[in-house]
Amino acid sequence: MSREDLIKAAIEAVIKGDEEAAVGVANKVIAEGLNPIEIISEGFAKGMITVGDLFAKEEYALPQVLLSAGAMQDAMDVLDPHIPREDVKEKMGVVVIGTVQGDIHEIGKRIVGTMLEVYGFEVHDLGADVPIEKFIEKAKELKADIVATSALMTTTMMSQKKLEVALKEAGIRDDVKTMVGGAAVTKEWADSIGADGYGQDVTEAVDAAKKLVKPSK
Ligand code: B12
Repeated sequence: MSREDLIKAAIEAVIKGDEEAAVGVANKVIAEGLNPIEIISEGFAKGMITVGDLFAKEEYALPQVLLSAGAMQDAMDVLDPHIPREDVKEKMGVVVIGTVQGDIHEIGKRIVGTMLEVYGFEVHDLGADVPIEKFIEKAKELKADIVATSALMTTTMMSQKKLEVALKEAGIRDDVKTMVGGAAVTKEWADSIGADGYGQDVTEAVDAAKKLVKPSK
């Protein structure tokens, strides 16, 4: 199967919510020695975006979205160990990342966390539905450079604002940088709550993180 065919198959597997096909594509990607990151961003993630559009148009119901998300996550599980992490001598920084409380969307956050690792960050992924206190506790414990939060719903993005306040109250706001993202989040929102960084997608997320730890680069 050519690279283009595999990308098409990845998109299709996620749209159909076909876990077996998604894992099959992921295994072929490894067997063919292709770059897993490219297939995730050009294939699986693209499929998920289409699923989002279909859901918004009410052509897909929630159970179909769930199947698609499952297919995407299964493919990620296969690909993840094969993603080359840079053997960097100097670590870029420590990142604590998670999806905010009340929000169980974790695919985008996982992709961002993985890519930050690829670029030399030490990433601690707290998962989804993470209470503010947990972010603070981990940031303190790990002396994190960045606390990154994902919010996909207008109802949950408020937690990102609360985190800003909570970090101040905990006396560590000056010690960490904050970065926000997720489908519901905009640059305007990030600025309005005083977050240090924002990324609309994984590429912007990595760029923002790099700038936060090494402002001159
Ligand atoms: C998959 C999905 C689900 C899956 C989640 C599975 C999982 N394990 O993650 C399931 C089926 C469980 C689900 C449930 C629900 N969902 Co839903 N879901 C989606 C969907 C279709 C796709 C999300 C996704 O994975 N996208 C693919 C990834 C790659 O993109 P991404 O997450 O945006 O991440 C990228 C960027 O945002 C950015 N990024 C992400 N995180 C971060 C963090 C940082 C720090 C940075 C810098 C960048 C960054 O980089 C990522 C990679 O490029 C979206 C539609 C959409 N348009 O987003 C709806 C959507 C988010 N869901 C929605 C809703 C309403 C729900 C439910 C409430 C539905 C219900 N009635 O029960 C529940 C919520 C449950 C809860 N409490 O959280 C709404 C939210 C509406 C709103 N604005 O508030 C959306 C927008 C659908 C819609 N159009 O109505 N959902």
